[in-house]
Amino acid sequence: MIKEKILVIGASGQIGVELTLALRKIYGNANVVASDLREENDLLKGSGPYVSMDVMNKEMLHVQVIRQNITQIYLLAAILSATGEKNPNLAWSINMQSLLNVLDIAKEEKIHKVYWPSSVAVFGPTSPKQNCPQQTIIEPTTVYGISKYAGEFWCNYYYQRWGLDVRSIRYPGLISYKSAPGGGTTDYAVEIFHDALEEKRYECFLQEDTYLPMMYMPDAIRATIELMEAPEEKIRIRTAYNISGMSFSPKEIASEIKKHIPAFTISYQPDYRQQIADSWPQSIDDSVARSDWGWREDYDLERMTRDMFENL
Ligand code: NAD
Ligand code: AKB
Repeated sequence: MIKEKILVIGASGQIGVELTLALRKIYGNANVVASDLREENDLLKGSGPYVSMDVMNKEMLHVQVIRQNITQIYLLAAILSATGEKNPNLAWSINMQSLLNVLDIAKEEKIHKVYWPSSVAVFGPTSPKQNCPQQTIIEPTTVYGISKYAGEFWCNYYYQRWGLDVRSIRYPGLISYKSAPGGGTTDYAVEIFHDALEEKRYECFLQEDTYLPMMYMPDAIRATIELMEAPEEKIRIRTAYNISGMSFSPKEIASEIKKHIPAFTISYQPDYRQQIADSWPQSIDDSVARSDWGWREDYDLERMTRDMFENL
């Protein structure tokens, strides 16, 4: 059996912190190297190795992969949808070049598995709004969505051409309590919990009836690990898998929060992120992930809300 040594790039982000901690539980602290542009991370401190590194610096990345005897790479560094619309060139450059750097080095160094997340942001206004299928019309209108869609095809290309085992999931908006989200359109669904606790009110940047696909972080972490641990022959999709957790609108999550904080109120002040949200599907069909590698979510809106308040 190969002794795995994992490099997580973007480990200080919303997903990175929790994924690093989960991988350390499975593979051992010393065998999961966290890395990020940020100098350090309080939540990861003391739990294993941490390297401050820019993934855009290919030489430095290559050196780390060789020096640390890396066998698997999880690439989580990216610019998300809302930040991406403010600086499209930067988003395109970071999202694409980070992936190409990792894929190239992985191919050269015989890394045997790479994980890179895509997003429901690959879908655009012409995709079906309800139960958006795995394969459908995909015409993204944000730079983030374009970069994710192009990235999916690069992953597929490296698999088809060089047999590199790259796996990917189109995450919905992720809700978590450990690490703050980093500039996405779905971030409101995290902010709302903090403001509810601190101020008993929240001003939402999306309209009350904006339904979006969402998922609680424990489900997303489990999905990632289950996908990566699935036998190779079960992975039929080499672009990225749709997965689904729940769908709700700001009005619905607000009324769920009210069950825990009766004085809570919400108001709506839509901004440029409304247009991004309107371009995405409201719900996702994940039947292919279910049948290929047995995906199933654990959390709905009610259970997630309870758990968020228990932990915050
Ligand atoms: P995040 O913004 O919270 O974290 C990204 C991390 O990458 C940050 O810690 C940042 O410092 C780091 N980073 C940025 N540029 C870097 C560079 N040049 N070199 C090294 N590190 C760099 O993002 P996240 O929410 O954790 O998302 C992780 C991945 O999952 C991204 O690819 C994102 O597109 C995808 N995704 C996230 C969500 C979500 O709701 N969080 C949904 C769909 C897809
Ligand atoms: C974002 O809103 O940009 C992310 C995503 C759905 O990819 N949360």
